[in-house]
Amino acid sequence: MNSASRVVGEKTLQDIMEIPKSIDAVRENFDSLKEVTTSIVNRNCRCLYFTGCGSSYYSAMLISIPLQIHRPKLNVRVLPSSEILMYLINTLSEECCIVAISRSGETAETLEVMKRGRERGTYNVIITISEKSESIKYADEYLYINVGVERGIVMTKSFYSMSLAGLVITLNMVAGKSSNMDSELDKLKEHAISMIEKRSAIFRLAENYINMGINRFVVLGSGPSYPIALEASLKLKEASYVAAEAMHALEFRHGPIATLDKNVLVVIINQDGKSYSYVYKLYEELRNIGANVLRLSNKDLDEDTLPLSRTSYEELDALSAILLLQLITYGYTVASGLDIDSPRRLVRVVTRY
Ligand code: F1P
Repeated sequence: MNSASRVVGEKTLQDIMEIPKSIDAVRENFDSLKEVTTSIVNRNCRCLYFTGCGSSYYSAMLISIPLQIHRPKLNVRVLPSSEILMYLINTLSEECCIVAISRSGETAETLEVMKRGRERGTYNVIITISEKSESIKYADEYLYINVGVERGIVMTKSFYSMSLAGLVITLNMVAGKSSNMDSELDKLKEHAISMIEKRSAIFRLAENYINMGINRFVVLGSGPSYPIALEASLKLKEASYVAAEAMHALEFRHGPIATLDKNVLVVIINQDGKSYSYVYKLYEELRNIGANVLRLSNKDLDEDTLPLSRTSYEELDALSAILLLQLITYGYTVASGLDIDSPRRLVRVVTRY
């Protein structure tokens, strides 16, 4: 970075660099996270709605995954708040629990879902990084994760910490007493610190994509890395206005592969676990046909691969990918001559719909 660009994007970079600290903030909330877990379990809800808007919706999606996989009898629904409002309000009842994610706790659609849900008897949990917000009026459990104010408009440390807090709840619901989240958070923190230390190399990689003429990103992920792929593609769009899309990894073969050309970068999130070998095969295929590929993984590392964390949970390793993709977004945006701290048309809070 030259001296003129040093201040450009400073706020967002500071937020990203505080991710290791925000992992500790989640750790400090272990007791309240356990209480919320118990309250949801004791409530014995028939259905659980996970919701939010924008990045917070993708966070809700990630958080829901342990229950979708391991609690088949629970009716788990994951939707943007606006969709619940327009189509599903009548399905909310005292048998439902709403888990809402919101950095501000003020987003119009999310507030309205909580309000209308409460009128119909739902049990409402909100995960937020805002100490106080409008949503407190409609929350049975207000889970405030104290990571400090997010300086940037683009969500970075807030996405990481709210997702992590939510995952501690749902992984606890699934793993119960056998889970030792403390040591898992140590591994995540270690990964975050080491990737932040290597940020200059990651920025150079991103800058090189500009030099290569990359003007479109396809981000592929499976299982827990699918919401991360969506979030990464949203980051790229919000910050650098580049064409970016996310897909379930193997869906790429079913048509979209036709759009590959020299200006496309395929980002593959390939965490160890259920989807590993299938996604790895796709990666090899794409390399063999000469596609530009960046792989993120915690297994079989090579020169085209950035490392993910290695915890006991695929969901946490998938989350570790977002830090790398935030750094790539930052590097690509700054190298494009844009200021990630002043993203075009993005507002901190959407207050009407
Ligand atoms: C949700 C959100 C953000 C987005 C933008 C507008 O906010 O869609 O994801 O980046 O700032 O609002 P929130 O409900 O998490 O505060």
